[in-house]
Amino acid sequence: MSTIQWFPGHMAKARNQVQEKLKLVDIVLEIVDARIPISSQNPMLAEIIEHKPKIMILNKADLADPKQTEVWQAYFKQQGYASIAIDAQHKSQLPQINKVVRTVLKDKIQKQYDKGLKLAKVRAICIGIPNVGKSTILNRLVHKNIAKTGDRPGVTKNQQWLKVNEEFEVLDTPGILWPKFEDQTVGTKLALLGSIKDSIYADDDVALFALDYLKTHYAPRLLAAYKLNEADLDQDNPDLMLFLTKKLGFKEDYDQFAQRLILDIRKGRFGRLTFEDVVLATDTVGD
Ligand SMILES: Nc1nc2c(ncn2[C@@H]2O[C@H](COP(=O)(O)OP(=O)(O)OP(=O)(O)O)[C@@H](O)[C@H]2O)c(=O)[nH]1
Ligand SMILES: [Mg+2]
Repeated sequence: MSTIQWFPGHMAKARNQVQEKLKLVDIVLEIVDARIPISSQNPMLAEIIEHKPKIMILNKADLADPKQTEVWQAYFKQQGYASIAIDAQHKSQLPQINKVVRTVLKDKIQKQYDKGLKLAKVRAICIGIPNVGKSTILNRLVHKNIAKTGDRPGVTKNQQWLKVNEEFEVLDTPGILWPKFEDQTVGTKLALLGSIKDSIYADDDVALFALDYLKTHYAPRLLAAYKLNEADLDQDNPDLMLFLTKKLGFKEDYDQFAQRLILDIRKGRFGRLTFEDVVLATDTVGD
């Protein structure tokens, strides 16, 4: 039996708590990281949500490639989900959530009014993997810093109801990962963007992935940020990594460069980046 460090006991408990609370809510707000909209979805949560209405919230859109975000939203629409791309740091974008929730639930809400109720109450649960911004979104929605937030995974430890208004309550939940990544690059991407504790993944593996992705998808930005010549990119990735390690003054200390690259990506030094592509199912044929 192998021990799985990113699925400690509190996460199993958190998953069970989500399952229990699902009975009480009308709708699920699934928060994903707009830079990795698929890898930041938890397949285990998808299983327990089953047929509950769900809205996909692509958060940290301020850090993601805007063109890609548009394509991802079209993708989720094709999958049958309403989606919203937001930057939770700016509260001006948050009223969208309430609006979309009420649009998705309009039949249910109408029934409440038909029964003569003055208020049509809606309860939502906010779920997602660690560090995608669930608590930040909820604080913005309620205009108070009630939920604890922080730039590391595992900040929220317990569920907490937050009241947006008389008609809308949302449950904040701890971020949940799942026990086994079928695809190792999923784990690497989660580590790169801070949803898995930094200590669990080897920085140089994460940095090698990131370097390769930048080279392939955002080469001009990589050249500009580290003042490289195009020919420098002809080296294979481990050589390029050593080259950059020396160029940035870290001598032969790969790890220091790896940490620097990861930080530069997280801080937006390469501009807005998305680390996952999607091809839409119905690309028009013949025109
Ligand atoms: N740039 C940017 N940063 C954000 C955004 N939303 C949240 N953050 C930051 O991301 C970090 C994580 O936010 P939290 O709200 O604590 O994330 P969480 O999903 O509640 O995390 P857990 O409780 O660990 O599951 C914090 O440093 C936030 O300030 C956003 O839209 N854009
Ligand atoms: Mg939280």
